[in-house]
Amino acid sequence: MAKRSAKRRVSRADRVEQALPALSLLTDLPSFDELVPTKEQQEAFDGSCKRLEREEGVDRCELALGCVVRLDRGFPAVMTASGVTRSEFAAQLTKGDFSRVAVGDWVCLRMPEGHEMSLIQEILPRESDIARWKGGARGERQTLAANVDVVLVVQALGAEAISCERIARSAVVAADCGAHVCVVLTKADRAGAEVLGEDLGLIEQVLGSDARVAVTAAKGSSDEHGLEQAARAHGALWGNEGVRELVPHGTIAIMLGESGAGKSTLLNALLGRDALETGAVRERDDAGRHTTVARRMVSLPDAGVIVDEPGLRSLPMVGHERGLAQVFPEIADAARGCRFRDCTHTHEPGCEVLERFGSGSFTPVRLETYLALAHEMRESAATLDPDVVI
Ligand SMILES: Nc1nc2c(ncn2[C@@H]2O[C@H](COP(=O)(O)OP(=O)(O)OP(=O)(O)O)[C@@H](O)[C@H]2O)c(=O)[nH]1
Ligand SMILES: [Mg+2]
Ligand SMILES: [Zn+2]
Repeated sequence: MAKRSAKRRVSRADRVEQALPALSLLTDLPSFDELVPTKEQQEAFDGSCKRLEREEGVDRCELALGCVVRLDRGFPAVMTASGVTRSEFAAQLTKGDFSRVAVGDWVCLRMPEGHEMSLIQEILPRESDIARWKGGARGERQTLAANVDVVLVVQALGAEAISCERIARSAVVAADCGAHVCVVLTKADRAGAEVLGEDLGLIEQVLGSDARVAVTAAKGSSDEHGLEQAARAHGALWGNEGVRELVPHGTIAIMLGESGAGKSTLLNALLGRDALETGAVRERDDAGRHTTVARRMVSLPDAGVIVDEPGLRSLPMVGHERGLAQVFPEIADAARGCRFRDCTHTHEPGCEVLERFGSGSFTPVRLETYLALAHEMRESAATLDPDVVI
């Protein structure tokens, strides 16, 4: 017994902290000025300070407003007016519950004198969040990032046609979370001008002609000029400049895409150097190996801020009815005119959706995509525990 207690006990937190990158190595973070809290968040911070002063006797000088700019193994790095600090949760915020804070969250931070780590006293109300459902029947909602303005749906091009359903799925989740949706098609060098033109045509059909799309190619192609022309002919933006246009200065965006889609490669190209780790894809199925593990904000020269995330394994359709109606407004509008409330728009009499489709109001691929996502949402609503559906 005595022998055991003599051994120095190293807590999990200590071990994890030792494995984290040193603060001095955290590069390309946005400056505090690039991160602007809403009026409500600023007021919530002021309220938080007053309460901590009054109820816990905390010295106001120790408190600061901060934004979570990076999560390494769940440990937040927070940017304040006086620089970046590594933080942990104050005791009342259930220590160790790392899943509660997301990149982009504004927090009330306490920086006690002489302490290396700052303490997150409170997570301030989010203006919006990008969240997905994960897990099975008793799933949980996972916040990918908070307070972002734009979602970049990143999809790799290839010799075969892109998956419209996957793009529409991300667009629905993003719209449901109140973000603007843009599409970034990477690896145009693998597609060729003809396939690129067809893919852009499909996206236009599924997301409408207003959808903003940028096309990039990180690797050189003998037909670069042809690719650019094909992109522009379909109203898409081209190259790094195009992506910068989607994320102008003052905007915070997040990239959603599968592992191997080329998210980190694109960020490196925008930064002009290899700041982020990238990984090869499997030849068999083009799948990535989940190279990115940290969630981090990257400040782009001459543009806004982009959050790099690990690739998503799944993006299930759970409770995103509002998002679906935003991405497919005219179909959702028609569905309100169907005779049966639970119409599946496949065979029912009095189906207004099929009626309008018959008269050419929407394209087959748009209807098909809508039906696939609506079907999945109905199924998940029927199987999920009603207590966890929000
Ligand atoms: N041919 C070609 N390959 C690319 C392009 N962009 C990325 N790749 C390759 O695709 C692979 C995956 O790229 P990453 O940037 O690591 O992908 P990621 O989306 O960040 O993946 P995770 O971090 O795992 O989510 C790497 O081998 C890249 O070299 C491109 O434009 N053209
Ligand atoms: Mg990556
Ligand atoms: Zn119907």
